[in-house]
Amino acid sequence: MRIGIVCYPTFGGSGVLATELGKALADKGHLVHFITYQQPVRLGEFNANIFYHEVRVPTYPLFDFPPYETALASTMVDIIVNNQIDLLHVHYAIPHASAAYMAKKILETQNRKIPVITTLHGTDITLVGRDKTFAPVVAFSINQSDAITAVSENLSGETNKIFRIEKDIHVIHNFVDVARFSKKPIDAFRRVIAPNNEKIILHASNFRKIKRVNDVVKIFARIRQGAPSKLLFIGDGPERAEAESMCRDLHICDDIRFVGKQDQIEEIFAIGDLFILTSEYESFGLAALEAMAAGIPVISTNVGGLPEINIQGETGFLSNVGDIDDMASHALELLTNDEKMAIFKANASARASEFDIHRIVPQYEALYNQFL
Ligand code: GMT
Repeated sequence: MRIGIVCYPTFGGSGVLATELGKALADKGHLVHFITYQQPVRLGEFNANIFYHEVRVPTYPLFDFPPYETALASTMVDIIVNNQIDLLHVHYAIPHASAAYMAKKILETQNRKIPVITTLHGTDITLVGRDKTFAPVVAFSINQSDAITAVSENLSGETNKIFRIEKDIHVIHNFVDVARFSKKPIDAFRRVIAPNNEKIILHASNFRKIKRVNDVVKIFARIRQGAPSKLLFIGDGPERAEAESMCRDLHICDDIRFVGKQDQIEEIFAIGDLFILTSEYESFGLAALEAMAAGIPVISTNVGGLPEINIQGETGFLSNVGDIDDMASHALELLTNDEKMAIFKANASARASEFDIHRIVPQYEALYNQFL
């Protein structure tokens, strides 16, 4: 199959998922064409079945806002025609679904049919998409897609609540390459981070408001009173400065490191003991699943799709948004009880296997086949 994948190329979950999907499809022999404004961060090494097409938006003095969507639709048309693309799979509705609709309509005038599959990832519906600046276009272009998928039951439900969706939404959960994340820890690396064998707590996100990273700092401040530990913040974003300033105010900077955006996240997860995700909403929580694949129990909020992956009292614990005390006491319950921790680690790995790449990617292939 020749598949066009349109996504954000950045560290965000939707771009990561789309890139990992493209790589997995290419490994299975499909020809995958990524169409985006920058090489996706997780694309990595050369693969003969993967092609990357950059969308360029020419500058012009009139353009206060460079028309990316128009450039994207035009690039889609060009790539589809010149590479005999069978199907277009767009990730994150804005503006990918509406650009795909435009490309589809242009191609119809050339007697060429291109099925469009739109995968909804979360904030494209629940936060940005529902804003009235975008809502009519988002609803229309989703409905015009030949198939719609959502990354969790929760997101499917939310989409149907927010918009009048005329088609079934296929739930295809996010996935993880369990083999990649089941890495042995590098002892020397662990010693650098935790020289006195402290526990290592992790958080990974894009540091947007919705992630409530200050809650992670507050929880950690309580954890370190009950268990010697270090906190690693992975990623970067608008709330990082605020979190750093809170570490300073609480005088706990020596135990916290901000390691920034990381390509080889599996190396860091390999040395982790506990993962904390304090989000106000999370359609799925791919970072939590990746942590679980590395055998790390998860302390998370109980919102969105998180209860679909993190099982209360088995793979971790779930608390109400903002309930710092509850999250800290659950964290300490694990960090101070090695036997319990070992059981939770095993459970987390086993649970992650249910979302292994080899189980989920065939679901996308089956969907594609319906349109070919
Ligand atoms: O918020 C993020 O982490 C980025 C965002 C994105 O679209 O890149 O993530 C969304 O999609 C991920 C992949 O499907 C999901 O795992 C995240 O839960 C979702 N984020 C939110 O719903 C806030």
